[in-house]
Amino acid sequence: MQIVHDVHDFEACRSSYLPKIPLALEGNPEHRPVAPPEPVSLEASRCFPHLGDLPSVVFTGGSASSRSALRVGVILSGGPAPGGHNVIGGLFDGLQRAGVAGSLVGFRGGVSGLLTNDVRELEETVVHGYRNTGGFDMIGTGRTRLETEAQFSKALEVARERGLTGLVIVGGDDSNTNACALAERARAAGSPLCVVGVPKTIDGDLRGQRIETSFGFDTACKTYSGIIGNIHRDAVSMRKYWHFIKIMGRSASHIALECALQTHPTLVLISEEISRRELALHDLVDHIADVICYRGNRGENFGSVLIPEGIVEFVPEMRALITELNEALVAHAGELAALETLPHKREFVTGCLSPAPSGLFRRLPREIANQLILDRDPHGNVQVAKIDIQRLFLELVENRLHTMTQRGVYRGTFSPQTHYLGYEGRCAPPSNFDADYAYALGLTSAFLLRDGLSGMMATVRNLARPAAEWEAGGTPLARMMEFNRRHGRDVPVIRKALVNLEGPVFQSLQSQRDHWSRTTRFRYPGPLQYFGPQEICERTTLTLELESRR
Ligand code: FBP
Repeated sequence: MQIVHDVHDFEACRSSYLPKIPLALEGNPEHRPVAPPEPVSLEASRCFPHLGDLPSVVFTGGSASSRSALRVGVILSGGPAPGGHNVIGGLFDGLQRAGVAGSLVGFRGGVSGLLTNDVRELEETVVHGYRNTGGFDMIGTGRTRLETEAQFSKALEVARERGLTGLVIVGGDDSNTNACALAERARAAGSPLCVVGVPKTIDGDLRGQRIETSFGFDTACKTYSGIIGNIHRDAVSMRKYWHFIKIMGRSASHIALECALQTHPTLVLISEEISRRELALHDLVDHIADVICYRGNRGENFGSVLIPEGIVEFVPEMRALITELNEALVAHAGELAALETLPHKREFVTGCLSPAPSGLFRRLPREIANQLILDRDPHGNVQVAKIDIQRLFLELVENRLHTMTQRGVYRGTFSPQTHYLGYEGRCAPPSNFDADYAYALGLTSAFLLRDGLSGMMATVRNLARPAAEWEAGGTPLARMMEFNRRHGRDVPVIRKALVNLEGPVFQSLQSQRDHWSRTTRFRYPGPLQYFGPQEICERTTLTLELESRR
């Protein structure tokens, strides 16, 4: 079915925004290796013999010459992140500058579009219509991964049929791991295809030595912080509600941490801290209830609790339960499918669990137990976005407060509200930062392909500085790999970067959070601003600012 797009005045105005371009990416820049090259691990050079010894590169202004003919494909992979369309805009413009206009195609629906050879020709009119817009709807996205040998062969076959010399994969840790594997296979097969990865995810967990942040994180955090600020204003106006707010972020708590620093909630849970301190569910519930009690007994019956959605897999007893559930669901898939009702399925699964997980599973609210057994993504992972973890905490806290009231410890009133901040943030129109950063990543990808630098992640650094001073280049994906033992062999993976509890961002939270709990210190950032004063529109995240001061 055709989707009709009625353009809003905001979009019309925003489409003419011109992303700021780093000086290093002006003209047709030349690349130079970063010396000395970082050491490559033995496993990486074994696994990627054709890519392992590549150095990182940076671009410096100049007038490099183009390769004769470039035909490039682009894939958007995984969850949307604000700025995806600007990556394509930058890529398109970069190819034009390299003298290869009109040679870009987008594979529809993510990697599956590559496997089924389903493309959209990306001409100027198409690309222009999406500049500075959120979402991935220009070509769509998907969560299919390149996994089997047959899929890799098919991908190379489609690239050959289309005459592609370049492929840009815009994605998170998994997609970039696959980009590296495809680049290696292309080289090994003597294919002219160069593959470049671009760091995308609102979760902010794709970062490393040469990657300061992924695009999308800035916009998502600012969007959520604006909404949390509004909730705070309501809380302090009505003085009668406790708000339990779940925030997107599949695994790491970077988004919750950034939003906390922006908005000063009464409480924020950080998954990585919970895991490190091995806090049990009841420890967290007791802590929340104690703060509610402290404030309630002083007449302050309101507050906010930020809960990262990935928390379910970091609370040790929940993690143990999920691990056993995952195994049971695979081992007994047939028997479970034959059971018709949810209570029967729950009962059956409970019988497969060892004593502690089974006890916890029985104590969980029914809806949460149902969500834990039903919802798995195509790769067998729990879909944390679908688990109402905020309700779980609310119910457990409510029970605890009830007991405290009976014992005469708690004399306040508890009236809760729940919220989930997820999808409204990951497709917002990109902030100025993300519009600029994503565009620069697109330009960088074009120049990496122009220079035949395959197996690279496009990188743009010095991001806390003005855009003109950003450094652009590429870092070999193979150097970012760690090796995990799976099914008896070492498998390369780009590890998710979790919150560093010793780092300046978490430490900043630590130094302030007690004040936020005992006294009300809410901040109201207001909505993400696209037009207006520089100190509002050009400001990046506190995460980036604090980390860049190191
Ligand atoms: P990516 O890692 O692919 O960028 O996606 C992140 C994310 O937005 C998570 O924050 C969230 O848990 C998940 O996607 C939701 O996925 P789905 O689109 O399948 O609901």
